[in-house]
Amino acid sequence: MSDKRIQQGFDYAKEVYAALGVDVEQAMQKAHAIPVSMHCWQGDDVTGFDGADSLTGGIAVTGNYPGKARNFEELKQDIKTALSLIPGKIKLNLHASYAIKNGRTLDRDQYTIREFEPWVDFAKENKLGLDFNPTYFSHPMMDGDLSLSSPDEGKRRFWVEHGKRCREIGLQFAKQLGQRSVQNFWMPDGSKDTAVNTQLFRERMTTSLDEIFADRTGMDTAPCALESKLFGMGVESFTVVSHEYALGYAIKNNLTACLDTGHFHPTEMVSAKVSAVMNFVETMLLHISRPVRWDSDHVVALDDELQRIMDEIVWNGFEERVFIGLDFFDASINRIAAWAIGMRNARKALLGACLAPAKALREAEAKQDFTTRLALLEERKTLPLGAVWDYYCLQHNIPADSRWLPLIKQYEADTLSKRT
Ligand code: RNT
Ligand code: ZN
Repeated sequence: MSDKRIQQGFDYAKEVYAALGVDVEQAMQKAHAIPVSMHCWQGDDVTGFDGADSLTGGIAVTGNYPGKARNFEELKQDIKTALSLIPGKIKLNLHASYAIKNGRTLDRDQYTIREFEPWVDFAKENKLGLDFNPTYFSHPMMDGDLSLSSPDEGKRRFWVEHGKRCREIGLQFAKQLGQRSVQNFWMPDGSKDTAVNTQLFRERMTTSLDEIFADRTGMDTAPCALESKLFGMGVESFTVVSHEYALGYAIKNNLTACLDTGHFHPTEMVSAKVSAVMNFVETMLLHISRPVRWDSDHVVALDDELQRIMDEIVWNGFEERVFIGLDFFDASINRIAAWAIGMRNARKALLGACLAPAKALREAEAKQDFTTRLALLEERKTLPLGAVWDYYCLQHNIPADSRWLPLIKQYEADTLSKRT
C-alpha cells in the first residue's frame, strides 16, 4: 500500500466520521497523548537479571521461540526495535528483578536507584516514562508461595523492606523523568489447597502492607497500586490478595486499585468494572492481558473487551486517572512482534474509542432512544478505523499495518538468529 493510497483512504474515512459528528484530527491527537506502559518482561520471558533460574509465584511462560534477550544490552536493543514500531506516548514498565547489579552482590532488600540508573538513562534517551513493580516471586526468600503474608518473620521483613526500597526507587523515577511513575504491588501469596486460617494470612498481609505504605511521601508522583488475583498455578485454592481484599485495601488506604484482565472468572469483564471502581478510588491501574480460558497471559488482541475497556476510559474522561499497562508473556512467537502486536492493538483501541460517535450515542441514551443506541453501536464496529490508523502511523513515522512485520523479520534474521 503506497503512502498515496493511505492518504486517499484517510480522506474517505474522515468524511465518514465527520458525518457522525466526529473530528478525526482531534481523535488522533487525543489517542496519541494517552500513556500506555509497555512491560519489559515480555522480552525475556519474565527472567530478569537478578539471578532467578526459574519462574515461581504461580505464573508461567510457555514456548521456546529462539532469540530471547539474555542480558541488559540485548533487552534494550529489542525494546528499541519494538518502540520503532509503536506510535503514541509510551512508558516502560520495569520489575525490580531487572536490577543492573554490575557484579555487586546485593539482594532485593538492598536495592536503591543505583541499580536502576542505567534504566533511567535508557528512558531519557528514548523519551519514555518509567513504571515499576517490586518482584515478589522467583527468589529464595519466598516462603513457598508466600511473601508478605509469610509466618516466617525474617522472610516477611525481607519482603517489607523490598517494598519500601521499591517505593523509593519509583519516586526517583518520577523525579528524574519529571512524570508520574506507577508502582504496582502484586504478591502471589496463597495456597494450593484449602486454607483454614485464611484470616491469619490476611492479617499478616495487612500488617506488611501497612508498614510499606505508612509513609505517604511521594504517593502523588509515585502512586502505589495493589493488584488482585483469582488464583495461580499451584496456588489454586486460596489467594490472600483476592479482588475483595485488594479493592478494600486500596479504598481504605487511598491506594491505586489494579485490575488485571486475566485475574477474574472467565465470564467477568474488567470493562464492566471500570466506572464502578472509579466511583470509589482516585486512580486505577489496568493490566491489560488476554486470558484464554484462564489467566494465560496471551498477547493482547483487538477484541471486543479491549475496545470496551478503552471506551470506558475515554468516554468517561478517565485518561488521567486510569493508568494503562500491558501484562502478557508469550515465548512461542517472536517476542518483539508480541510487543508490537499488543501495543499497537492497545493504541488502536484507544484510537477506536476516540473515533467512536460517543456524543451521538450518549444523546440517544439520554433520550432513552435505545434503538438508535444499539444501531449506532453496531455500525460503529465497521467504521474505517484501519484507514485512520494507517494514516496516523504514517504521520508519526511509524510503519502502517502490513509494513511493520517485514522489519521484524529482518531484525530476526540480522540479530535474533545470531543469539544462541
Ligand atoms: C501475575 C500478575 C503480575 C505479573 C507481573 C510479571 O499474575 O499479573 O502482574 O504478571 O508482575
Ligand atoms: Zn498483572
